[in-house]
Amino acid sequence: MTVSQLRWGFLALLVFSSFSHVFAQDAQPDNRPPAVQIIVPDEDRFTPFAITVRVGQPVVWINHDTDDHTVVSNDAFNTAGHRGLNFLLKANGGKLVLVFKHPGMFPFFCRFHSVLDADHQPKAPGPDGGIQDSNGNFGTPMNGVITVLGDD
Ligand SMILES: [Cu+2]
Repeated sequence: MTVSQLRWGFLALLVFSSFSHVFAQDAQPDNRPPAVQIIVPDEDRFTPFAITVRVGQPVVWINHDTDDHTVVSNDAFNTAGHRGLNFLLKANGGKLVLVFKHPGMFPFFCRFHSVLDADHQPKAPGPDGGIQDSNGNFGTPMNGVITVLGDD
């Protein structure tokens, strides 16, 4: 190996190590756990229906449907914060990010495809707001729930 080859090898090593340093920073900007996604597929539901996150862990809703949907907190049972949430998730990529600051339960629903009954529980909206399937039914209420665990 010539001196010139050694120099090039050393340079390549320098370049590689500085890039790997950048990649390592990108992979873990801090110790925050990765975001958890709730997707609206091409139909009136949230999936997964139920998720569990930790305090400080971002939750991201993404609407992949061609219709608008909403994320509305069910405050009769909401113990995790973000009370009074009423967010429009626009069709074709609408997005919402929430971070919960304390433990609790966060039940939510879409007000276009779910209504609350007298006991504040989601039910399908029926002929006035629901989408009828081929069997004549108005489907299940569009809703979900997040469990937020404490830090330890
Ligand atoms: Cu909806």
